[in-house]
Amino acid sequence: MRVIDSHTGGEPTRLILSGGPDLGDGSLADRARRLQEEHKDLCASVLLEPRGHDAMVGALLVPPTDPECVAGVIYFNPVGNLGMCGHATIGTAVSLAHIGRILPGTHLFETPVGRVEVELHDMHRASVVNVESYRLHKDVSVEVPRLGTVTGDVAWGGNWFFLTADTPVALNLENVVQLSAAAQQVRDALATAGITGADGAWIDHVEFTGPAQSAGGHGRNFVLCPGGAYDRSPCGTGTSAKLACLAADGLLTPGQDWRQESIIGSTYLVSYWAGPNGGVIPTVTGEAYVTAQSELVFDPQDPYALGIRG
Ligand code: PYC
Repeated sequence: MRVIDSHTGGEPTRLILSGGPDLGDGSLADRARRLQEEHKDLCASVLLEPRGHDAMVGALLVPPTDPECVAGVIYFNPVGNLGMCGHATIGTAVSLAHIGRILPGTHLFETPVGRVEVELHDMHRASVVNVESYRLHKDVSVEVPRLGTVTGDVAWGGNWFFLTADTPVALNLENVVQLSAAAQQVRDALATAGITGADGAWIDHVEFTGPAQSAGGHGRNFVLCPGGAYDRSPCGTGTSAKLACLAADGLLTPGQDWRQESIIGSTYLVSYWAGPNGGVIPTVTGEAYVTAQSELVFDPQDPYALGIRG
């Protein structure tokens, strides 16, 4: 399996160029479902130790159904599929440019949740025009053991998020263990209380939000990802969900810039335009760097060929 590794604002992406499973044809959503149902071990074996680590996100290149798209991409984390992934889209574009498959300019990628446009500005910097994002519920309260009542918004940014301004400790890197534990408790409490995204979808990301810590920043976040790792980047889909909430509250106007900081201090510059269905169309700009080009080996005699799982 040939892969290129990159990071976007510190968050790693492993792009599978070849050697991935044959998912047949059909829509990207169908093929993503097949990846999840028929190739369950792939996510963990590609991303987890000993080949990777739990913060890694995978991006599987597949032929697009839409002839206008330069590629189809299915995103996954160690425990399953992601709908869209902002950092991995920037990482994929920069990785494809690194091997000469695309040039700076505008490219369309097909994802399981819709088409996204990528403007590759140079060999590192790209802007992603994400799928339409929206807030589903405002000020939802949930009782969380040891934390008490936590209130937040449920929003879609290509994945489902619960965004809250209640943060148990300051949004600093030295607090990631407490932040991760608290976010897991919030996520579990949401599931127990039956609070979901549209159509009963699991809210698999929890985003604590707070004030920026750098000059020129507008907000900082901590994002818990489905497998339990935290996003090192400001989370493209999470920031899209945040934009949808800011727009719905009248706190950010179309075209106005918002600089989002991650828990490690990396940043995205984002803005939005009104979407056709009442939500927002976010543009997320960030930088990615290639860290490795390699071939993954899966030796059938290796007791940990399928990854070390908890
Ligand atoms: O950038 O959208 C994102 C993302 C989702 C999970 C990890 N990163």
